[in-house]
Amino acid sequence: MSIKEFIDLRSDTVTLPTEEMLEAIRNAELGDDVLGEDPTVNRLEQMAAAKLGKEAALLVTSGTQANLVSLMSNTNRGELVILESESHMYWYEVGGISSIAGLLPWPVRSKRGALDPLDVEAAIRPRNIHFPEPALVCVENTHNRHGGAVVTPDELRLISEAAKGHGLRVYMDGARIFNAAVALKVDVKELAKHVDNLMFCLSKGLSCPVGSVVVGTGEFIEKARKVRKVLGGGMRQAGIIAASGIIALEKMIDRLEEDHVNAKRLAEGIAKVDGIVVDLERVQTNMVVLDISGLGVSDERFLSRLGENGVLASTIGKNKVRMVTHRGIEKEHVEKAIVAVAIVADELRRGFA
Ligand code: TLP
Repeated sequence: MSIKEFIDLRSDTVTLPTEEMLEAIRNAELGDDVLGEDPTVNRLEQMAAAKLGKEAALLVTSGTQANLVSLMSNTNRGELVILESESHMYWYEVGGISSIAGLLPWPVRSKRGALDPLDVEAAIRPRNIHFPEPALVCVENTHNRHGGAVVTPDELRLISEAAKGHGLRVYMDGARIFNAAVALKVDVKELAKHVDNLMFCLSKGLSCPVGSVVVGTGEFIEKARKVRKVLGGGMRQAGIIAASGIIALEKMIDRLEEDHVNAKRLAEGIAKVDGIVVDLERVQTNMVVLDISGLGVSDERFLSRLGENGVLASTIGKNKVRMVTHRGIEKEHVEKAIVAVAIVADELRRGFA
């Protein structure tokens, strides 16, 4: 079976560029972006800054690079960074926060992805000879390991007030910030205005092949541009990446709603399967988390049987399977995926598979 024949729910990162993006890439006006001369990159960066309500923006290669560049541009080595204990920066970025940025990550637990401002305050240590300087609070929106949970403008405001009260900056890993804005039916600026700077990814639900964008004040972005260079992220004719990003910002945001509707459908269908639990209230955007403890098998076993039935998903921890909807996953795929999950669960429960 070729990968194209599977119903691929592993991530929205698997989306392929649209025909219009490929056309835009083909026709993009290009220049050397390290010299600031790629008109397509410049246009994307201006559009992104305007859309998020910030002064300036910077195109980078990936979400991971965006987070690292932003960490390094917001802090000095040896400082302390408060982040959510399930956050992508803490879990999935190979520890770059310590090994490259030289920072001390201070994880704080949350119930549903949004840090409790009181916990943020409690984590901010007094300035004292024994302690690293606290510098930054990070939030993630939508929150990946909390199943695509949205952090609301009010929650962001309170977190930000707690941080600012102690002179700390606030940064948002907004890899899927447009999913949050669409789910909450708010202008994305309402989310961005509570943080000093943030990033969003072009290469997830927005369907671009490559790229993320860091957004913030002009001064911050100037620093970030230099940090990107030191990390080897200075790109030359990067307009071929930016061209698809422009299409994404113009045309791909509103359709995220379809992914959310499909995630709900998927969740409701799977919730009826014996042995699997889905917390429907937690399905707010394009992710569904399945608790498969009732099946009595490992995630690997479940995922491999599911794969044999034509559906790909991923594990995010023991007995926890993640499914992500995205462009290319239609209602009919959702229905087929529900049937596949039901068949596999039934076989596994009865010990046949
Ligand atoms: N997340 C990926 C995997 O790395 C887990 C996924 O499939 O969801 N922030 C958040 C919140 C993310 O979810 C991701 C990617 C990143 C940053 C990193 O982006 P990339 O993969 O472009 O480096």
